[in-house]
Amino acid sequence: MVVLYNPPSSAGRKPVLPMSLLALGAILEGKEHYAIVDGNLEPDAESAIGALIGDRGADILAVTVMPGPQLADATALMPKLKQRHPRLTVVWGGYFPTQHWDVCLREPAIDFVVRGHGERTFQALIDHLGAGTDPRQLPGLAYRDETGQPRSNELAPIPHPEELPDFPYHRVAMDRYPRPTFMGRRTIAHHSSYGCPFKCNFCAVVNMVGGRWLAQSAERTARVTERLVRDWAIDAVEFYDNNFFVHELRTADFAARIRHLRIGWWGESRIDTMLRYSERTWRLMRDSGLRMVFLGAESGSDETLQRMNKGGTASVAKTLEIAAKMGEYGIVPEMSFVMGNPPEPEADAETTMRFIRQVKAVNPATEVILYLYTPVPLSGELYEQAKQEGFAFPETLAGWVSDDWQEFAQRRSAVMPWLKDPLRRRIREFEWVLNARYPTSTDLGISRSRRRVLQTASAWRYRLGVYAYPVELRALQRLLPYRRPETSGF
Ligand code: B12
Repeated sequence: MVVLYNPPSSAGRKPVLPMSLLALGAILEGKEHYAIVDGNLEPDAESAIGALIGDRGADILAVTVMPGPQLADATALMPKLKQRHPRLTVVWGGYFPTQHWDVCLREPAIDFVVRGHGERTFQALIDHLGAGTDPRQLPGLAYRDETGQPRSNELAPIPHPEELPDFPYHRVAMDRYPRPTFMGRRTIAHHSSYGCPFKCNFCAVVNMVGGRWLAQSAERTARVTERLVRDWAIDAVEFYDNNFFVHELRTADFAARIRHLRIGWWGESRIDTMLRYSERTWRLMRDSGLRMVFLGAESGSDETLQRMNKGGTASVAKTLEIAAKMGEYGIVPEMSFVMGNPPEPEADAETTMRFIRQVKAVNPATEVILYLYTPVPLSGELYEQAKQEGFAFPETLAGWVSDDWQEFAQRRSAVMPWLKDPLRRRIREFEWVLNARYPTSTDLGISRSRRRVLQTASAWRYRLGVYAYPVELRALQRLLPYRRPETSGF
């Protein structure tokens, strides 16, 4: 029997459907006995997993791991479970193990790592373990060789989502996941494609898919959406695809097919891609309930966009253009920016802060999410520059779960050689003033009066560009706390 474990990841908010594990469950359905344990819902995951091993004879524990809190939980739990159940086979997968498989396999409690989109590799691994044969030839598998050294095979071909079965929703407590958001009373997550055709060199997705993009058809995606609405009274959907809007025809077809459902929806896209869309597609998206789109705007400098290998026809002019366009259609642009990029992080940050003011002038409803440049192990100008400045990833899990590297994983790090104070403080101060001047529209908890208090208190600072020591705004935001999308999702 297989236990699929989702370590806790959603501190302080309602959890997101564990789609990584639903995708694995979908291919095990009808073939293997398995159970999904979501650490976000299970108060004592250690005992719950222990019971499945002890009482139900589970012999494989498969864990999905993102960098950050999930990694910390999983790193602490594995040795404890392995000590109690030495015959248990532990398999890790997901974004962190895919990129840092060697670090994971230096931990004796972890037996295998499945890298990339691992449905096929995982099924084949289970077959080998069941038959007692050697799985170490499998594409996408990382393992320890005879000398105990971590080794990895090439990534396996990405399974096409259109050929994969639907998520087995009956395997999770579906009614524990719908949550209220600015889009609806019962919002749920879905994922309808793998990858992204672009290779921005700060993005971990490139390490997962290498610029490939494979999607379920508009018909299939609409059918699943309709089922969520019908069976769980869902009134809003977050499509967490890394890039939902790659093909205009698919987007337009999907929008036309779900219009009658009267739901709100959100997804992630590229600016240059959507700017090529026809007015008809924009009307279809608006009329189908598209409320907000997450856009990687990244920077206020075309030079930095190039250094990021943003590719396509990305430009700061286009970022302003889409802010205006989305204003016309009443669809909120949610723009993320990556601040403090080497080699001149100060100048880079100032340029982007000035640019964000321009964006807000064009469309004040624009949601702004600030990240600090956080290297991923991906060759490119930024990572090479970072290494020259003395940056290196931890070599052990113990290193990765330290406070500094937990901050790093959540893109708010103080350990990066090129991002020291006063620059780091300056970016944070700008963020305090910006978030008070323009409180997010995604937090339902902010009343009109609280919003006005924050805006009034910050108006002079924002107008004059005085961000230093915003002690009064920090006090106010502590007094009137609200959730920020970049830390807890909306
Ligand atoms: C939903 C989501 C969340 C949810 C939590 C989801 C959960 N598991 O509970 C929330 C919003 C809480 C969240 C938080 C964070 N997230 Co997040 N998240 C995502 C998102 C958007 C979707 C994940 C998903 O379900 N995908 C759909 C499934 C089907 O795909 P998948 O996860 O890749 O799974 C496949 C493979 O990876 C593999 N696989 C995955 N797990 C396993 C396990 C085994 C055993 C096997 C065999 C295979 C396998 O097979 C699966 C099927 O093909 C991804 C980006 C993306 N679109 O995937 C970012 C993403 C994973 N998150 C990311 C980050 C950085 C974070 C945060 C650190 C952000 C922050 N600033 O705090 C926090 C960390 C929270 C934590 N560690 O606890 C980054 C990771 C980047 C990196 N360097 O590795 C991503 C890639 C976003 C990005 N584009 O940068 N996240």
